[in-house]
Formats: sequence, structure tokens, C-alpha cells
Amino acid sequence: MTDVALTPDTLDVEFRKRTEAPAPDFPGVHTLGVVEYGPRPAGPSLTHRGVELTVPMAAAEADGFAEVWTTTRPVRTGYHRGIHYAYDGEHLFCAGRLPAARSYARQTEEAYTALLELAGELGYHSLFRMWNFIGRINEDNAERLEIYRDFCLGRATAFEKSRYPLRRLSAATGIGALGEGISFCALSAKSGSCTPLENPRQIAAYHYPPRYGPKSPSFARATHVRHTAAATGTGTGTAEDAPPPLDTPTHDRLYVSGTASIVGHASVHAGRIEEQVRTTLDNIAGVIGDANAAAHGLAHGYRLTDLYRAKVYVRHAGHLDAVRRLCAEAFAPEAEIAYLNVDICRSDLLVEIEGIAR
Ligand code: 3EB
Repeated sequence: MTDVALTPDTLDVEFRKRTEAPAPDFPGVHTLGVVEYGPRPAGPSLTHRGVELTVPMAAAEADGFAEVWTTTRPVRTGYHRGIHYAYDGEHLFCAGRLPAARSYARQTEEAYTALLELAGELGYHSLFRMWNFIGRINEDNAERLEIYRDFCLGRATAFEKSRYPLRRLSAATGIGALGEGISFCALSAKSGSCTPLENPRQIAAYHYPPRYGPKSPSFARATHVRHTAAATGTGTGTAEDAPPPLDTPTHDRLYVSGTASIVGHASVHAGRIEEQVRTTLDNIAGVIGDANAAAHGLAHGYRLTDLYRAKVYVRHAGHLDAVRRLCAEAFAPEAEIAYLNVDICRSDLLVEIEGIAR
């Protein structure tokens, strides 16, 4: 197994400019899914790049960017009750789009029920990351319920009816998008082991009090994943069902949820961008740090400089420069960081940051 260190990681993600020609196909590297951040919604659809989804968001960069999920295992695709999916025998990438509606709870419940059902039927039981891009997130639906709360109601109902334990919920992002409707995508693992993490400084989102909406948001602060690599370590595995051999190489990632300036359950530093960024970074550092990692049974923790990918959502374009400066100070120079100008799920929040540590 001496070649293992030279093998690309089983599941990885990189950011590319949308205007760039697609990277040449490397032998043994396949694309599971592509999330493009562009001006208008599109997809999801199935292509030679797995599932492609375009999320309507004003990227700070003129042409937006694409988030490309690659795998060393061959990919197959499919469609099930509104969900387009791609899978490699170890990872499942699902995506869907809910059209503009008077209210979103019912559609959201149906979509998450379908997603959980699909993942279960295919044997990808460990959901480890979800993203929800919500149009008009801080505006009311036709029944005068804020659309974010409307969405949370449907999502929580789906997990409840699927008898999904709260303590198994995964990392997530819930964030504003342009236009109307909701785009979503999620990743699940088959044999990789997943550990959800909470933040001692914050109340679990799924225990937020009812003042924030009829049902609490269904997510954990982070998911640690020990990914199972290609069975042979050379990328020649197949998408067939086969248990990984005992000496299968693994690699670890810590997927950090969208994180904001929330302490306990309350938003703090209303109207103050620098303080909100600092509190958000402190929250992330606390979740991923050694003490919290040990409290969740992990061998070691991470630091902000271990985040090799991050997405930074900023409500006001005028705050972008300040946010960039603070993030550049906190993250490693080689980290890929994307900035997006969108609304945040609570109207008093100005910034939300997510990332992946390795
Ligand atoms: C928070 O901590 C900020 O509803 O899926 C962050 C990450 C937030 C995910 C979601 C919401 C979600 O409550 C907002």
C-alpha cells in the first residue's frame, strides 16, 4: 500500500472559474457533481460530469464559479422523484430544484423525503453534507410565514416522518439565493464513518426555541467523515456493491456548516460587520478545535488554517472588502475561498461562512 499517498483522495472538491475550459480528464478521476454559481438557476441535469446544478447567486467575481466534486471511482447517474443523483459506490451526490410557490413546506418535505428514501434504498445511509439555496429567504410566503421558516418546517417534517435521529443530522448550509424557488444538493456516504459535531458555544440548531419558527433548522454544526478510498487504491474500482477490504485506505475531512454570528441561539452584533465576521470565525475555530474534536471522540482537531476550501456569503456588497480582508488574515494563503453576495437566513445576520478542513 506504499502508493496510497500518491493516489488522489477518493472524494475531493475544487473551485473553477465558470469561464475556464473544463479541466482535462485525468485518467482515474471522475466527476460526481458540479454546482455552478451563476446568474440564473438551471438544472439539476445529468451529464458526463455527473449531476450539474446552477444556483442563482451573485458571485463577487463577474462570471461566478463552479464547485466541482471529483472521485477516483467510476460514476453512475439516475433520477428518482425529483432528485437527480450520481454515485460512485461510496459517495452519493443528490440535487433538486423547487419552483416558485405560495408556500414551500410541502414541496420541501416531499423533496427531503425522496432524498432520504433514495439514499436509503441505494445503501448510502450516512448523509454528511446538505446545501439549501433559498430565494426570497427573508420575505414572507403567501401565508405570511418567512420563507426560511417555511422551508425549515418542511425539512424538519421530512426528517421526523423518516424517523431520522436528531443527533445524526449532518452539516448544512441554509442561505439566500437570487429570484424565487429553492435549489438544494446533498452528499451521503456508504461505508465511510460520519461523526456530527455541535458547538458548545451554540445551542444545537435543532433545539432552537420556537421564536425562530414553527420547526427548528435540521442540521449539525459540522460532520467529520472518514472517507473510504477506492478499493484498489488506484482508481480502478467499480461502482458495484462490494464491502471495502480491511486495508482500504481512508482520508478524513471535516465539513463545517454555514456558520454565523450566533451565540447560544441569539444573533449577536447586529449591524456590525467586523464583529460578526470575528464571532463567526471564533465559532468555526471552536467547532473544529482540539477540545471540541476530543469531546466528540475524534483523534485530533483542526485550525482555521486547515480549511482548504471556504465559501463566504455576504449580505451587503459594500461589506465585501472588509470581509475579504478579515478572512484573508484568518485562512491559509493557499485556501480556495469564494465570496457570494446573497441574503442570510436571519435578517439581522450579515455574513455566513462554511468550509472544509483536512
Ligand atoms: C445558524 O447557525 C445560521 O437551515 O440549513 C446555517 C447553516 C444556518 C445551515 C440551515 C442555517 C442552516 O442558524 C443559519
